[in-house]
Amino acid sequence: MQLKNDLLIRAAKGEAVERTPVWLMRQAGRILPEYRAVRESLSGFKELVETPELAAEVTIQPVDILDVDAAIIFSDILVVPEAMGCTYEMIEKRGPIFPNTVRNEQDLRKLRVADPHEHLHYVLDAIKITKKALNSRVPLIGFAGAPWTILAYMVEGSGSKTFSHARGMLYTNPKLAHQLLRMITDTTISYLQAQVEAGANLIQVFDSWAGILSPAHYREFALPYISEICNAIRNVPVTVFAKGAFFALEDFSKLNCETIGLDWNMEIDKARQQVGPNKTLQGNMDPCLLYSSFDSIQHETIKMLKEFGPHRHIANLGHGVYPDTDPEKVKCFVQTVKEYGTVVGEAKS
Ligand code: 1CP
Repeated sequence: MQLKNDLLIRAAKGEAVERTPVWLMRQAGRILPEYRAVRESLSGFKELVETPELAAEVTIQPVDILDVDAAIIFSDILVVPEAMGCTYEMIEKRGPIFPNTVRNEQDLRKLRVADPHEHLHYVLDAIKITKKALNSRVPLIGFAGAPWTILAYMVEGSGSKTFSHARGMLYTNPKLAHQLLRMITDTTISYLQAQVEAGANLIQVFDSWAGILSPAHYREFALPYISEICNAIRNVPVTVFAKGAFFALEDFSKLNCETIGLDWNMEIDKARQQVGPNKTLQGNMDPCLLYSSFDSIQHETIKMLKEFGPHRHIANLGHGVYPDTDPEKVKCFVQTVKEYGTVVGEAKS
């Protein structure tokens, strides 16, 4: 069915848009009291992720409440290691813990390349239910973690400032790292293809820990696998968001994807030069702007929109919205993007 609001898809493909589309990474989640109400009635985060009807409900909340131009399926990048046999627990206020890490060949042998229809059916069901309930109002974004970021969690066993075990493996056992990346990539490709078949209108690949690698390691252990994923997803636009990977922007210009996500460390004009004219840029406001006054949010958001220009831009933050952000401030960011585009559009016509 034709989307009623397809601004995101048109902007991703570089087609003309009346105004810049806007959504927020991590828009479905703890910033909304409506989300917390659903979450508190359950045993934990995983129950929410694994119950398709509820995952669909919290996916749609930000579309209703924040008026964003896209929904992103409520799930987590960590469902992929889980499907491969490396289970995680989500500890309240601390984040994920993997009781069994992957540190040697013996650990690797316990893993499998997952079949999304068998091991991740709950995500595919959530996508189908969300699509039905959205009734084509806005596009639905599907996602997965990039292979390096997923390896980082599987080897480290939790979040970390340094990911020293994961990064260490690239020096001490690069062969094992490549074998694990191969299995993650194969799982991710069939998982993302299944998300598209289930109805996802755009795919975003999150390389959240790109910025901790040296450029040489990024080119050896991250880029080739991202490139394979981009080549394999061909019916919908693909966004690659590699947090902190300013050193790889020129490499990204060669990827078979439509959009590159920028974080707030990246300068917009330099990023545009490095990525070239044929890709859309997404981002890149510092999430901390949303702690400031309404006036300041409007001012900085307009400044950002002017810097990106009206074409080939999807407005977003430079990383996920922080959980203690006031939803009213998020609404201010969204409305500023929407009104700015409309004013500019009217002035032109
Ligand atoms: O109790 C809770 O509600 C847990 C908080 C939470 C939420 C709401 C986690 C734990 N994950 C999520 C949902 C989630 N995760 C989404 C939902 C859709 C949306 O964006 O609205 C998405 C896209 C993710 C992706 C994700 N999970 C990433 C990539 C994006 C990023 O922020 O860099 C990463 C790195 C994760 C791992 C993860 N999941 C949760 C936490 C606390 C973490 C980070 C752990 C760490 O410190 O390393």
